[in-house]
Amino acid sequence: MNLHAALLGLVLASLAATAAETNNASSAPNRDGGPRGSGPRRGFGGPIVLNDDDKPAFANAPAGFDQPREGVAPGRLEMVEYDSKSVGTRRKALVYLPPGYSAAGKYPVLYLLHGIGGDEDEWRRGGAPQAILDNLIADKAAVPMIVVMPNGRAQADDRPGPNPMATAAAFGKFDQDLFGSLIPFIESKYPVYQDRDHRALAGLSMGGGQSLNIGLGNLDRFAWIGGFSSAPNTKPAAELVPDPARASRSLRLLYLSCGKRDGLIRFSQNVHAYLKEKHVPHLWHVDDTAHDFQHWKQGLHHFARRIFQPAHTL
Ligand code: FER
Repeated sequence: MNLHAALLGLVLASLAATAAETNNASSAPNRDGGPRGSGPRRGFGGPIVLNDDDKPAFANAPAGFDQPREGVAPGRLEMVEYDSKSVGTRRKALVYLPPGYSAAGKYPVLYLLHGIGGDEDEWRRGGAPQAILDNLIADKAAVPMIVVMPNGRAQADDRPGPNPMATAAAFGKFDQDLFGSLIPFIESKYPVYQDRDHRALAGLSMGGGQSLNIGLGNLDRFAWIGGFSSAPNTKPAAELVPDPARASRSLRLLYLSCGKRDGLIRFSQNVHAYLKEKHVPHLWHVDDTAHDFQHWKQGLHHFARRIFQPAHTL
C-alpha cells in the first residue's frame, strides 16, 4: 500500500471517528489504535458540501497525458543536492529538465511541492511529472520549463517517518529554505530567468497549502500560483490575500482545484469563496476525484499548460 492509500485510510478513520464522536461524546472506541481527538489528524476528511459553482472549469486531460508517448522527445530528471542555511543540512531536490535542454538556453521555473507523506521523490513516484511535461511540451501546449521538486519538510530529518502528521510544523518553515537556499542554488546552477513572471509555485495537499501561503505572501516573487486539494495548513483566506486589489493586479494565474470526493475540499472552497467575493481573478476547478494522484496529475497538466503564457491562453 502506498502512503497516500494509507493516508486515505486515515481520512476514513477520521470520518468514522467524527461520526462516533457525534454519537457518543466521550468514550467512542479508538478503532485505528492511533491518537484521536486532538492533533492534526482531526479534520483530515470531513463533511463534503458542494456548492453550485464547484464544477470543472475545463475538460480532463486527454487519455494518455500521463504516459510516455512514442515519438515525443524526452526531458530528463536529475536529483540535485544543495546546502540549506535555514535547516543546516544538505537537502535534495528532483529537477526536470525539458527536452532539448541547453545551458545556453534560458528557462522559467516551476517549484512543485509534495504532500504530508511525501518527499522530493513523491511526484516522480506517483505523479508522472516527466511524461506530463514531455507530452505538453511536444504538443506546444506548455513552454519548455524547468520543474524543481524539493522536499518541503524543512527539518534536519526530512523523511516522513511513521507518523507524517507529526512533521506538519516543518512544512511551515520551508519558506526560509526556499528563499534563502533553494532558489539561489537553482538560479546559480541552471540558466533560468530570475523574475516573478518566470517563477511559478504549486503543490498538492500540504504542498498546495504551502504554495498558497508562500506564493500569495510573496507576490513580488511569484506571478503564477497553484494549489491542488490544499490541506488544512492553508492560511485563512483573508490572511492569504489581505490586499485583493494588489493580488488582482499582480497575479498572472491563481489556480485552485480539488476533487469533489476529497474530504479536505472545504479548505479550497473557503479560499475560492473569498476570492470570488473580493473579485480576485482565479481558476476554480472541481473534478470527480478524491484526495489522490488522479487529481494531482490533472492539476499538474492543467497548471503547467497555463503558466508562462500570454493571458489569452488561460
Ligand atoms: C490534516 C489533514 C491532512 C493536516 C494535513 C493533511 C496538517 C495533509 C494531507 C496531505 O498532504 O495529503 O489535518 O494537518
